[in-house]
Amino acid sequence: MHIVSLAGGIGGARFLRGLRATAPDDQITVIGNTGDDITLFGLRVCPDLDTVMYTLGGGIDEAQGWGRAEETHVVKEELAAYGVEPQWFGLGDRDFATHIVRSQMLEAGYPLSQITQALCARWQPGVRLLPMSDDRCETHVIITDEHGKRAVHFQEWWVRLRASVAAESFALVGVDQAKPAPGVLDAIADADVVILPPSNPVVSIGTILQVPGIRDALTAKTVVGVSPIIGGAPVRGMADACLTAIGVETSAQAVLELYGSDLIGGWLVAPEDASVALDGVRVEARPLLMHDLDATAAIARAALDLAQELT
Ligand code: GDP
Ligand code: FO1
Ligand code: CA
Ligand code: CA
Repeated sequence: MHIVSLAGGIGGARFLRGLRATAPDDQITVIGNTGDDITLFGLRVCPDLDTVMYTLGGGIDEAQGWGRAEETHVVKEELAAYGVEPQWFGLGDRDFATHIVRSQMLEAGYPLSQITQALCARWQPGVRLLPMSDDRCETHVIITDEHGKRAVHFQEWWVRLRASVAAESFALVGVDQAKPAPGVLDAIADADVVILPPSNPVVSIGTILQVPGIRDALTAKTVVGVSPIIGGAPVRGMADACLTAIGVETSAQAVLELYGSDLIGGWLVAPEDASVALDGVRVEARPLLMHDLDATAAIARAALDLAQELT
């Protein structure tokens, strides 16, 4: 069987670990979010691709959920000693190597999809990891603060401001000209089932769905989603601040409606959200906390079983 999954960072990566465990003999293609990507100190950083790659490859800082295990921060301290900005983004020494390799290959003319494949040759994530697009396409956030109304990069809003300033809207800069990366539309066309993991519905999944051609390709398939919202709150992170910005309530019901019944055929919610319903969608209530690999594999298995019932 060929399973295609979209993915953001931590929520997507943890889910994929469970999916790989419950479907070890199936082919899994992951379409990763690159809207979080940022250029810092002349280096291209792809947080969500790296979170998936390190998590599945066994190199992630488990407690933090992003960045490398056993990380040190000598380069960051040395940059700060020069007074170089930004100092609010914590790139570790081991992680820096990934960004150096990526940036060197971009400079040499390789597309991000081939670079990601090259990086994965080391990490062996056990899935085929594709960026949503090879074209640069970054999420910016419109805010109003003491400097007036302005756009800041998503990472500045998320990491420096901790989403404390209300987002008025999101702008995915470059998306109109962006094309799905090579292999993305073919993978979707070839998929037996498509899974939307419990990733951020706005700035992870919502971003991937905005790449021209991807959403349309998905609506032709059996798509099962896992709610990232349980009992009216995100399990971790600040997805509520993102949903509020686009005028969507923070609930499993509202996220399902945001995705729409043209896209979603099956929707997994937590037991406390068992009343969620939408015409044309099969909703099932299951424990959705990914507290360990077994629990996560059970969620992924429930998603695959639901997809099976829909086909
Ligand atoms: P990010 O890019 O690192 O923010 O990660 P993702 O976009 O992939 O996932 C973030 C989302 O994962 C958040 O909205 C969380 O609510 C959700 N999430 C995290 N852990 C869990 C969990 O154990 N269960 C469920 N259902 N959702 C989770
Ligand atoms: N998140 C933070 O909250 N603070 C950081 O300093 C930070 C650094 C960082 C470096 C590399 C990387 O791959 C991820 C990093 N993240 C950091 C996580 C990341 O910025 C966000 O959680 C995601 O982009 C949001 O989806
Ligand atoms: Ca992300
Ligand atoms: Ca459909």
